[in-house]
Amino acid sequence: MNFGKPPVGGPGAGRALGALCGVPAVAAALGAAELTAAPLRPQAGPLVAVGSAFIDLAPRRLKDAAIRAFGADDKLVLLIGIVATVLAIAAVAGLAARRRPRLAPALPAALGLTAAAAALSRPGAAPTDALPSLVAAVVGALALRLLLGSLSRRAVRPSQLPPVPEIGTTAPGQEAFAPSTPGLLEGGLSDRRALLRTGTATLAFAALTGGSGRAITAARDSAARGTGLVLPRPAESAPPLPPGSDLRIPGLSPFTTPDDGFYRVDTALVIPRVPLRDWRLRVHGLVDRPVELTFEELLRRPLIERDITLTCVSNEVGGPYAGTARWLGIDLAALLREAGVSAGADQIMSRSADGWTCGTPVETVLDGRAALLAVGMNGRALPPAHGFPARLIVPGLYGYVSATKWVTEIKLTRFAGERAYWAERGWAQRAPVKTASRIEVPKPFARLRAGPAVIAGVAWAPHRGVAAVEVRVDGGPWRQARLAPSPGPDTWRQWHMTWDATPGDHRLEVRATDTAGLTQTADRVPPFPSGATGRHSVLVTVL
Ligand SMILES: Nc1nc2c(c(=O)[nH]1)N[C@H]1C(S)=C(S)[C@@H](COP(=O)(O)O)O[C@H]1N2
Ligand SMILES: [Mo]
Repeated sequence: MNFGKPPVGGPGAGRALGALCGVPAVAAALGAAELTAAPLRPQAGPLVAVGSAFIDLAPRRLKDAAIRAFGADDKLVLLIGIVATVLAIAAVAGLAARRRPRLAPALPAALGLTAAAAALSRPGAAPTDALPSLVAAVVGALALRLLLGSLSRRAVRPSQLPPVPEIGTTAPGQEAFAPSTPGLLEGGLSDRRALLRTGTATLAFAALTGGSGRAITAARDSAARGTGLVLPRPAESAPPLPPGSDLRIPGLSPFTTPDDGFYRVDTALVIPRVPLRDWRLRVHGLVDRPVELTFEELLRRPLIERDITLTCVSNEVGGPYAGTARWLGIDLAALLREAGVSAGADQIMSRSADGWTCGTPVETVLDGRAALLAVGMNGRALPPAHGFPARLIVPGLYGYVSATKWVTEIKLTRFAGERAYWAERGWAQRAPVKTASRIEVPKPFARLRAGPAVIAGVAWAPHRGVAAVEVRVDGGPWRQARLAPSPGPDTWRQWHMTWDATPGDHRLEVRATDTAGLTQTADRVPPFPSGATGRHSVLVTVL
């Protein structure tokens, strides 16, 4: 039965089939791990554990590049990268095991142990967090042996073969390397059929376990989110936005950023979920009277509402990592005074449910600004991605030194004694937000018609406030833009002006001045280590 082509299932094909075995084996391992992790902690799964460890260990430059290149999708890209790497290793494992069956369990075991170590190394990890990865190692090894066993016995010595098994009735391992179709040993076709059968069964196992794991996690999530949670009315509402603070110019950011348009920056690969009834905030360290609050107790305190602009230190000049929301929360300064901050404490070290830490200057929080332990955003409970059930918000400081999401702990310490997550990685310990402005209308490389054209954007200098915005064209004289009003110094301000556009290519450039009289510098510095400086400009063509 030779039609001129080499017989299907020659040595090369055999190897390829071996490599193919790795894929369903990995799927089965990950599925079983997902199901094991679901009732424990979804973060304990091998993919998330390895991904989170990778994020924490990754050099800053790589992290910066990832945030720049992928923005909010950086985590998705990382997970895809890990899955692709594991699949590649699985293919190699399949190949190697085809030739040396004793090797079959070695690679899954090595992968599983690595993931278990990653899971155990996570902040606040419980010993049981290693379980999903160990289950993955065992299931991966068994599945690989089963799949390889479904192929012909060419790769094994006949003397090693156990009796022909029925899948599902033999003890685990016994079926390995047994030919499933002994009459057709030489046929590559039978190899492929057998692999297809066993592979399909393995993938079905993966889908079933993975799917149920996901379902359990989703059910626990909606319970944790306190679905339908209604927050009390503020004791002190935010002052109404002054008329005209939102210019409603097409293409201009709205004054209040909608939740789903609000930038997200954090190190969490999966959003930490704390069941509301288990949530506690502990205020301790260098204090006279440690305080512990349940969520219910928190909500019984007077709630304050404020419009505050939050920005990320990683924001490049003209970048998107800034947003303004109406935050609702308790007065953070009052909470600290209640605990009684010791004279020696200068740092508020806050910690999230997933172990991220943040160092905030005590004196900033106590200087009278509206620092909040926030539970609400834009009229509702915090969205999970933005810190449910509670986060910190301190006007005027970059998020990494002030805005701990999923906060569970506030410890009064000294800057000299303890470094928070990003400070440990070289970022500044103290980081007030630098004055910034951005042109949003027209868009870069827009083509405009000659005549009057609108130039508009936003500028921020929290907690100092924006006093002026100027624009110039092609390096000409600076002209004052018209500033929209704002509810206070803690938010950005929209601005606009009309430009008589003349045909040709033009460069529009903006700079803001804060109420202290300081104007943005033209010197470009990158975000590391304390925030970017430089002026935003856009190039346009007028026809
Ligand atoms: N738990 C936790 N909180 C965090 C972070 C984080 O990585 N983990 N990142 C901080 C940073 S760098 C910023 S800029 C803000 C962003 O808040 P947002 O995602 O709600 O916009 O959250 C801060 N709070
Ligand atoms: Mo940030």
